[in-house]
Amino acid sequence: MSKKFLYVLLAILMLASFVLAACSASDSSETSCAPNCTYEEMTLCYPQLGAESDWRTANTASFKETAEQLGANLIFSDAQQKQENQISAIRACIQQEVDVIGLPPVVEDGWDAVLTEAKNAGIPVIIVDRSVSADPSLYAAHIGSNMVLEGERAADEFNKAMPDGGAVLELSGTTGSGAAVGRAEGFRNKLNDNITILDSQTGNFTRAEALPVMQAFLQKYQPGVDFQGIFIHNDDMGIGAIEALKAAGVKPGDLFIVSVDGTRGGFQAMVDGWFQADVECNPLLGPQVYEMALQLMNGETIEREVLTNETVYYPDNAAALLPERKY
Ligand code: GYE
Repeated sequence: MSKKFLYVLLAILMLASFVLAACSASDSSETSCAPNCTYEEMTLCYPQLGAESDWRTANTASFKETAEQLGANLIFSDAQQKQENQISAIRACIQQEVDVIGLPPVVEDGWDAVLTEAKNAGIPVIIVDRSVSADPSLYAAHIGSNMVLEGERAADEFNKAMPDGGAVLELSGTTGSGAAVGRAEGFRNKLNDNITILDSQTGNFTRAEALPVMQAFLQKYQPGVDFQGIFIHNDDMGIGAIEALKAAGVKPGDLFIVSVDGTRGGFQAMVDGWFQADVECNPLLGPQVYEMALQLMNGETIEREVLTNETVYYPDNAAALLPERKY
């Protein structure tokens, strides 16, 4: 073998190894670890919808704690209950080439454009908590509660408590949100014909907004005469409503009140005699979402609709359960 030939061979080998190295470097984008990706390699984007309730606070904490425990990366933001803020946060995450997006949508409609952008960028989206109306081909899966069932469970309580019928008020959640739409629908599905919904107004899932709504109700309708019960879409609004009821001289137990979530505040309202039932809605979704995100990164097949297993809580054991409540 001539020296010249050896030099040429060496040059070719060097070039080849160079090209190979360059290829594998450009390959090390988000999914190059599949099918063996680990949590340490994951960046999950969670554009939280807001901080409107204790449920939401617990949901945020669940994502932050889970990321910490798993050693995964979390890009968190708070959209302050504004869809446009959630959309900008998603776009920023697409720019940053995150691995997976978890989206708790403030409302159901209006996600098609940004979900299409994520899909085109190859970033799977898990819809978390509330649902979207977008075509299911635009997202990977939904993990959350069955809001319709929650509304049905609330209706069951009124049906049991008011066998001879009556009238109830509804303090509903954020207009157009999957949680409010589902709960309202389930409630109407199951409520007996002899119970009428006298009025329904939104308190946007917050204490601050529920208070004046309840005050306005009390100006218009006489408790115990015009209505006997109230269905309230979450505990925070319930706590706001209680303030208004107290100020109007209503006593615990005068009205039949059913709320949703099962937060510590809701349990306290049962202990104090204000709520007669609290329909559970579990916010601790972090572990499930991270687990599914890893499966998506690794190209595994996932369940498209994962509904949380929930129950109804009652005053009889509320005091005993309250110290164990995680949120
Ligand atoms: O019930 C309420 C929160 O989407 C299930 O949002 C969630 C709801 C929850 O503000 O407290």
